[in-house]
Amino acid sequence: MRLLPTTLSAIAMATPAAAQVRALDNGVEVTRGGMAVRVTALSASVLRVRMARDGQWPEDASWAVPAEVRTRSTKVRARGDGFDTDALTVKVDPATLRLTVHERGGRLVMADNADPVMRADGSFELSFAMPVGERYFGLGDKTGPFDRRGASYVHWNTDTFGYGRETDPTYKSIPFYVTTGGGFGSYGLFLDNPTRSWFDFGHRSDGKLKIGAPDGPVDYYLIAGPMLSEVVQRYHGLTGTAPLIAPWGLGYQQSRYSYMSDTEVRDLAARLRKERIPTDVIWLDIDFQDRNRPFTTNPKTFPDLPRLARDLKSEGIGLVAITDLHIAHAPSQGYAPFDSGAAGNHFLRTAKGRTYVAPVWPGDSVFPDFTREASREWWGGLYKDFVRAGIAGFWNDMNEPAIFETPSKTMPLDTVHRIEGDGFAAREASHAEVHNVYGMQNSRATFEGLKKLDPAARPFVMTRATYAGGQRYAVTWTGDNNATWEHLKLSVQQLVNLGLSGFSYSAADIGGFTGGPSPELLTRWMQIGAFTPVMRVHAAVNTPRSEPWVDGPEHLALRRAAIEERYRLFPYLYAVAEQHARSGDPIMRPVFYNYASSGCDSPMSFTLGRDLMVAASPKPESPQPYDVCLPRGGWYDYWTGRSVVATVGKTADSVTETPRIDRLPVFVRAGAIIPRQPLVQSLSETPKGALELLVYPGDDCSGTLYLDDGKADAIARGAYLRQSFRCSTTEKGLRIDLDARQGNLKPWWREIAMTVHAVSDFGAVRLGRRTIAARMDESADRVRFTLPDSAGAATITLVGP
Ligand code: NBV
Repeated sequence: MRLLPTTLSAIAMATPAAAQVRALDNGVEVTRGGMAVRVTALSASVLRVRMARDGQWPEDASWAVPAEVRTRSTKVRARGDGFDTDALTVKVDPATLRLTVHERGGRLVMADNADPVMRADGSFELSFAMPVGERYFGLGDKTGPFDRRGASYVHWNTDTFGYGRETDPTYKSIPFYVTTGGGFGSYGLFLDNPTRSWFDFGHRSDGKLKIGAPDGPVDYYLIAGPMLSEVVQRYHGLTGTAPLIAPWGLGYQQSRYSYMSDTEVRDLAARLRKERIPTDVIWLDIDFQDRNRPFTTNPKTFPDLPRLARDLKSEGIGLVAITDLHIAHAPSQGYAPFDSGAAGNHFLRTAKGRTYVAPVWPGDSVFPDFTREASREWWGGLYKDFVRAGIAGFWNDMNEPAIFETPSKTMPLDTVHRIEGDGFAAREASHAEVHNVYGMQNSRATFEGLKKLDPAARPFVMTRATYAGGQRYAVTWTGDNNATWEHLKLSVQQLVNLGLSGFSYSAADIGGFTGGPSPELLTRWMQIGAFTPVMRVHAAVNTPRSEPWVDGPEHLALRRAAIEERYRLFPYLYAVAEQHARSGDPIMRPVFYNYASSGCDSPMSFTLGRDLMVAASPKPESPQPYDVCLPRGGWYDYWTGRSVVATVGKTADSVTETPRIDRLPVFVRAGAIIPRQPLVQSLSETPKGALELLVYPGDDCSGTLYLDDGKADAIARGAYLRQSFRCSTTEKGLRIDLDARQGNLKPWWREIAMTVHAVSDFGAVRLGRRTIAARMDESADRVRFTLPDSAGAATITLVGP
């Protein structure tokens, strides 16, 4: 018998069955006909919603949410057809199974606006209300509009070389969106279903937000704010935070497909040093390998990789090497990854039970079974020689997985995987079921392998494809973009949305992968890129070179200055990176992340942490002046240190910028205390001189410093240093407090050089009771002075004349 795709709810209506409402300790379960909805509260603000069809609950398993998190629960108070948590009132209508969530005793957070549909073919569709004014972000680095309203998306990891704004699906699947501007504030929804799901933000039906999937569980999490930052932090609570990046991962990274030989890499390193371009990483793309075979080195062009790695390390430059997942199908050729993989039965099989072989870079290739623990372990072990050779980090590309010579660009959907662990019953699964987690599990295998091989190091893995929660294993980048102004714009939006979706350690190929950037485009992209989380210049084979010097001395000077500024700002950047690893707050944030009421929403403005705001032109290719939206509270110009005289508007202030290639508008929040360090050429170098603290007086005046030894578990071992700073205006003048330091890391500085901005006149600077020498810089309205470093608390006062 063929089942018609009637909905189960329709079937239930035809044979009316009384609904049953069952109160649970941590939620409610409503059964009607063959369908059941269970809503449980993991905490006061996080709900998990699951549905059963034909009385069958889906397997309680997940690649994204660890078991101990999935099963968290909080006691609720039953209430009619639903329950109350401390924050929310939840109702499931027994007649329709529609869910409504309110803030307790207050505004609507989210509501179904149609009955959930579960079809006999296994697909389902849910429909939510889209209040006027509510806006939608997240979904990783998906293209389309910045605010997803009006757009629709499919989650299906796809190699999309040279993609454009209209291309979808692309490399990653992060079925998570966050809202802003709803009556309640912000909420988030994460559909934990890795099949080919889709999200439609009112594209096909105006005012209806629909999500669905062809198969797999109805298993989603509703995360209430009301603040956007609360939603994002709670999403990290579910799917995990990224481990803190090694400091060098925040340095300048020079890449190209490919630097072709040992000599070329050495020349490049020498030139970077000669031109005084601070640099921490050079990337080795596929051509360093022997016949494109992962885990090999071309013996002619890279005769001694360990030596190259050692020599570069002495220059403060690390190597990141590509290790694609496709293993060359090379039986009896002495190619160890194939031989050991075949011996261990680690490769995927076709539906007919043969090893699945398909063409990718090495020619005929085989594919590891990454959803299987034993195969992940075997894969992780393949890194042994490269780790021993001193390779600093690794790159997992092509892991959608990409397959050549097939219109689907990937493997047949009936390719057989084996699943083990993560709550799943050990079983075989089709590629259709696990396609979207394949890249994530590839990067997981890499990360876990590296951790085992060198427990003291923080693995640096960059993955192209991933799924929600993949931030626990790898940083990511936005794939093969283009050298156009449009792509510069797109990249800012992608990085911001990635940051809202768990992936804050992320990069876009600066300069664009395909094509070749104009000198102005490359300069502007480097200037903006210097304020993005991971800064990597990368370009495709057969494109013009894009190293900083390729467009002559003027552009070189501007590009160098941008990179230098990033290095000076490292103490600030690293403190923000550490905050991200701890709380999930993104590094690169939309302006409305911390300034919701400002209404500032230019997709080309973003903040780095809370205190620095980069405001590039919304039309970066145009010389037209543009208005920068500045949240209330006051801002300083980062470059001059002067307070910005802004025009007062309704919800925010504004200032007009006229584009100039030698200026990227960057502003500092009034109330920020920004730590900086003397310029170094590599983050492995010990800075010489004083730690700088730049004080920008204003409300809520504070700042933080975080440094560590760059190794794993630095905090647990006490090998870190954390210090908070505050300032306030008192009757006597300005008071600056340095809190006592935490952690045992010995600082590299002996002195702190302080600059206090927006001071027109002062009488004396006191450290405790002692007066210390200070210099007024009248032309810039600032005072500078130097203090001896001290681990204890200290108070400085700037008293009036
Ligand atoms: O390994 C070569 C490239 C790489 O440079 C790029 O960054 C990846 O996105 N890779 C894709 C494979 C082929 C690209 C045409």
